[in-house]
Amino acid sequence: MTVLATPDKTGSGFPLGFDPILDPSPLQYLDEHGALSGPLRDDAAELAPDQLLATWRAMVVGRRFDLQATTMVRQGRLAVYPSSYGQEACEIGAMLALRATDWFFPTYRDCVSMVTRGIDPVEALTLLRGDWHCGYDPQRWRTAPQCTPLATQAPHAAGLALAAKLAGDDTVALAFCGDGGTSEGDFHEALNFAAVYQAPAVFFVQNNQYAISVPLAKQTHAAALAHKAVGYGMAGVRVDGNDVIAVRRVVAEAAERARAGHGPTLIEAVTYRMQAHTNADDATRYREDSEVEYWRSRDPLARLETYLKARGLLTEAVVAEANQAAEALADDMRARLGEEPEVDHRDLFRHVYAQPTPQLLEQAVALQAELDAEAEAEAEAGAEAGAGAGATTNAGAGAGAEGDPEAGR
Ligand SMILES: Cc1ncc(C[n+]2csc(CCOP(=O)(O)OP(=O)(O)O)c2C)c(N)n1
Ligand SMILES: [Mg+2]
Repeated sequence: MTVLATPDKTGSGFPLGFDPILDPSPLQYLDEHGALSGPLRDDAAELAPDQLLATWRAMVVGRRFDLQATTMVRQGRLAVYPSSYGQEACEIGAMLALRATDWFFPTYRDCVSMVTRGIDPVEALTLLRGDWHCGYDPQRWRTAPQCTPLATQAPHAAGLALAAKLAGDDTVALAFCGDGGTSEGDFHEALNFAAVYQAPAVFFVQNNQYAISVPLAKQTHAAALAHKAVGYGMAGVRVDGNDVIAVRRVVAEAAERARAGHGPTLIEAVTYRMQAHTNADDATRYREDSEVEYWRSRDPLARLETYLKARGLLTEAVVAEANQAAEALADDMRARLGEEPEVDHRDLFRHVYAQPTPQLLEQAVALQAELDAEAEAEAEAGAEAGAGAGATTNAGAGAGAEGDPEAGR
């Protein structure tokens, strides 16, 4: 079969180039044993110790956040939690490659990324707590509300990127997406649009091998999701999604390409969803433990740790400080997510339209009437039970018949 390479029409001279995208072997700095590997090994000089340690620390904190959220969903403090345990190299590496002025378009699985951007952990979990608002200020954090409808964030990112280009600022929009999301029309429309208009967008696919129970083989017949870039005429690259250094590097380069006017990039990060899809899913029904074990041996955090230890960077003090920060974050999540949220039913109707529609106002009145009627019925039931407390003749009046003056309160 003839293999076509994407021509470097721009002659941009970026070091990775992203040209040989039909070679499906992912770019790597660190192999699964934490040793420098692959074509990037000679760039080791770029890996400044403070950057490496900051990346590792963010991964330690991110993983602790994920574990705590998983625990809190079991305690009923969150409605649902899609874990990104094992996907930290993507969640964190990509964020650390962005500028604070760039925009991020996350999915439901990307709370760890949001926390890495600086969003308060409790605010980051607002949606998954069952609220109808996203919980944080998207403008402040340059992070769009998390999208649950698959791939809908991709056209949002393409649109924002084009707007930034037209406005002449150097903002880049980065959209995350799952492997399953790449089968959605929105994904294709977004990539096509971004390529046609050379919008400064980066589409980052976390190929974690599953869309709930649907394995990648049922999602695509392509050798690599990154190959789809060819069809849109954009740069494409496949990266080891469990190698945080490679992810960070690839996203940084894609962002710089976008900023320099060279258009969008499709990144496929090859990783694995270690946990079930959410707490509502039983992954043992559709995959073997041996497969999970294989990926456990490619854990992104352990891999970086091996490398950092070999370089003598992971001192006891560094480890203690990171663990302390991670535990403090978990304590804070326990305390604040443990509090009952104050819910105001009128919030249902707020922020829907600047000028509420007549239908919305009607529904608000109807809901209020229903709640008033419920409250009235409860009050009446309470009064009756209270009256029953004094009655000695009606033995069937429940607790009141026992002569308990508190009955019905
Ligand atoms: C448009 C749309 N169709 C179906 C769903 C139901 N759904 C929720 S998550 C999911 C799987 C998504 O898999 P993937 O894109 O690989 O992301 P992952 O969950 O693995 O991060 C599906 C089908 C949805 N949320 N939106
Ligand atoms: Mg997936």
